[in-house]
Amino acid sequence: MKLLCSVVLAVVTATSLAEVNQVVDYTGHKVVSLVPKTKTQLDLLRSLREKYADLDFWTEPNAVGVAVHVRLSPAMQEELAPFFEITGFSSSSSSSAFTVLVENLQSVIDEEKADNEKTGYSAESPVGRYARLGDIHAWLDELAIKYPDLAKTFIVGKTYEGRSIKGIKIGDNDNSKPVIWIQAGIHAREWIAPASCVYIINYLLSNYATDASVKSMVDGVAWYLVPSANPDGYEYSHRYDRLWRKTRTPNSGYSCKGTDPNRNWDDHFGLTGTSNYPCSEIYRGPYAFSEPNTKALSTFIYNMKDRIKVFFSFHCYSQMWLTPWGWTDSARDNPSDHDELQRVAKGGTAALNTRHRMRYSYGPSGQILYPAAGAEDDWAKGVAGIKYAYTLELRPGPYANNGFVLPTKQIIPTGEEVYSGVSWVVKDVFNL
Ligand code: 0X9
Ligand code: ZN
Repeated sequence: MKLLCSVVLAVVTATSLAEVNQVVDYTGHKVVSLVPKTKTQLDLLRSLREKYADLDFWTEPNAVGVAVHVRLSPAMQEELAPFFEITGFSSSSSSSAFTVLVENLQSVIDEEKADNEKTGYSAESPVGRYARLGDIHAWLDELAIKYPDLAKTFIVGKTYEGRSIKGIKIGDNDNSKPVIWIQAGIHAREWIAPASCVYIINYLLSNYATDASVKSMVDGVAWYLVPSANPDGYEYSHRYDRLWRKTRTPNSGYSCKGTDPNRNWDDHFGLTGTSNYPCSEIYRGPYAFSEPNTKALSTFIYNMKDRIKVFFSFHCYSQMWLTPWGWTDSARDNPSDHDELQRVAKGGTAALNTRHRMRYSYGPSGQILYPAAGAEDDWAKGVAGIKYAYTLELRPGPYANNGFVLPTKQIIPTGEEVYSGVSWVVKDVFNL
């Protein structure tokens, strides 16, 4: 009996200690669009955000008339039905204040998976598909071998779970050349971001020999590109939870894991648009740079800050070209070179638009999106002193139904238009 008890105890302990990740099933989850028609309704949505800190807002309550997309689990649909009824967001109230964008999220995710596999899941190159981290990193290594005079991989550091944060430098060996830094995928579920970074890497290397414009940009500037700035989260989003946003660091005293790595940078840390609740999607972490990935990225960038003139971070969605600052919504706080940042953002969005006619809005993120402090772009400009620091919110647009789950056929067109925008900036800023 005693032996049996010890065996049972040992098994129970081993099971509770082991990491048991389960695939998250989104059957019955809906994505709804809520359009606040009045200031009161806007405030009501904001209070909803406060009250249910772990509710998954795909877009934030920003302004009257601007749709807010929220994912509702079956339990939340039931719980919030009276709230929607009372506050005028009910589907039965004849207004367009409440619309169901996705009836059953799991079927959208299943379709994406099937499409992605058709796209060439086992093909050698990650270009044009939502590739796994290992495939992207292996491809970067292959490129460095294939283009020894043009490309070298580098390791920014390690993540909490021990993965490498890998990047590729494209340019010659002259270490005095100015730098453009591009990082993508700091939010795990925003798969089009790494895919677009992969597109740019491929475009530069495969066209260098034949395209004079590419040659001048690679000869004149050192490109540092990091396709996945949150490898733990990215892998988790592929393996277990398609909608995972954060890192995978444990939070002591809570079963929910992860910190929002775009609230964890040491610039106005902890202010507006962040949460101190570990289960929130916008949890800022216990202190600035608590996350190994943000710590490593910021250290790497800081060490070469004097060379970096342009910083891009790729996210999705809403089709926006965001300029600093994001920590404040007041135009009075605009950086002193605001006009120049807007001029370049305007040129970039116009160039992007010429490719596939997609409209991207541009402006200070705290003013045109929502204030969110402790983000990478504000740190890049405010602390590292990088003049042109931009966040791009890629496809789909703000009214799209499937949000982060962008059909695979849009991967290449998105890469093409982002390349148009980014290359316009490079030519303009570096006088090429
Ligand atoms: O909220 C964010 O971190 C970004 N939007 S997302 O939907 N991809 O999560 C926007 C960040 C903009 N920059 C700053 N707020 N500084
Ligand atoms: Zn994001």
